[in-house]
Amino acid sequence: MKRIGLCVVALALFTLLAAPAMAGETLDAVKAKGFIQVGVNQGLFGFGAADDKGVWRGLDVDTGRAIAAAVFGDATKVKFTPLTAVQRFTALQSGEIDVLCRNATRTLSRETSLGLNFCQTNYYDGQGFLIPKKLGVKSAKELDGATVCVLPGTTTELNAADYFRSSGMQWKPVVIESTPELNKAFFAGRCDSLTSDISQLAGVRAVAPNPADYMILPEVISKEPLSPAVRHGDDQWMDIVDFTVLAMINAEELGITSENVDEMLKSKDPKIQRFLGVNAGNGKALGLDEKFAYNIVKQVGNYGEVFERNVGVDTPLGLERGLNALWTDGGLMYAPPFK
Ligand SMILES: N[C@@H](CCC(=O)N[C@@H](CS)C(=O)NCC(=O)O)C(=O)O
Repeated sequence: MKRIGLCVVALALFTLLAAPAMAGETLDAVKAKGFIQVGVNQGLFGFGAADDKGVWRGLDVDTGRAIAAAVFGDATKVKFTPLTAVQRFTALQSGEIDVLCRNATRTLSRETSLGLNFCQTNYYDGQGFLIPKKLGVKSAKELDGATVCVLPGTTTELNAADYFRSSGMQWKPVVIESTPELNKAFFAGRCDSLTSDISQLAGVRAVAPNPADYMILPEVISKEPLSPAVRHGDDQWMDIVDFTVLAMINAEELGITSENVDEMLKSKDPKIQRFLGVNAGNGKALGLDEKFAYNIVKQVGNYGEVFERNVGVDTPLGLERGLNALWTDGGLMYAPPFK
């Protein structure tokens, strides 16, 4: 009897001790303070920027809201920290923010040396060149000897150096740390070209004095999988951020939108029932409410809705889905089974 009693006590202790580790440090901290602190861009139209009423908007901003919808059932329980390219990873490492949603490219060195985990990519991008049409070139191969405006602390600088070296061309980088200053320098004619992620070039051109005077050259010189990032060491939090983005993609795959999600609760399709938490399991496994995916779609939308609202063809950025289309439409957006 004594031995059984000891076993029961040991088991209870083990469960008690194991519980906090399973719950996850970040989720506990976020629940205790009642909101999620999200690191975003300071002012990148379409991805992270405050509008003239001070409301944060963008694909990355909506990703942050979707995480809040998943965790709290309330997409408004989120605060945004605007960060420069140079500040962003330190802010995550130091715990100033809980998650970074700031057009950050997933790379090997960032995952390892910086101690970060990148989650599901929310925008597949690539680097390109913006030029004034009056420069008279049609291809990046004609940029030999060009002065190129470039932001430090990004993947951009190294990509450009690699591109010019491997193409046997010379270039003169003009490195400016502040994006507004960098753009100003380009529009003032200090550089022949501005190089950056193509989505960002589209944003810069959209707010140019005369957008029609500028063009993006056809070459895409790098791969820039822009992805939310979290700190190493908290797998549960990584899973939550990962499956939040994947839930938006999966909703689009299943034809579930913010408009029809209530109707979809009545679906007889077991995939939809499991996804929306009508059949339980997924929520508990993540440490979230069974309605986490429902809340994301209802309050923020599926991936296609979020894409079109922020960066799609009907926005000033005017971006096609391209690589960001669902895999069923020839793109790279693909969600694993939600079971
Ligand atoms: N995706 C690249 C570039 C990200 C990046 O920070 N780009 C600059 C423009 S080249 C930017 O977002 N600027 C806006 C700002 O700093 O406010 C990376 O992760 O290094």
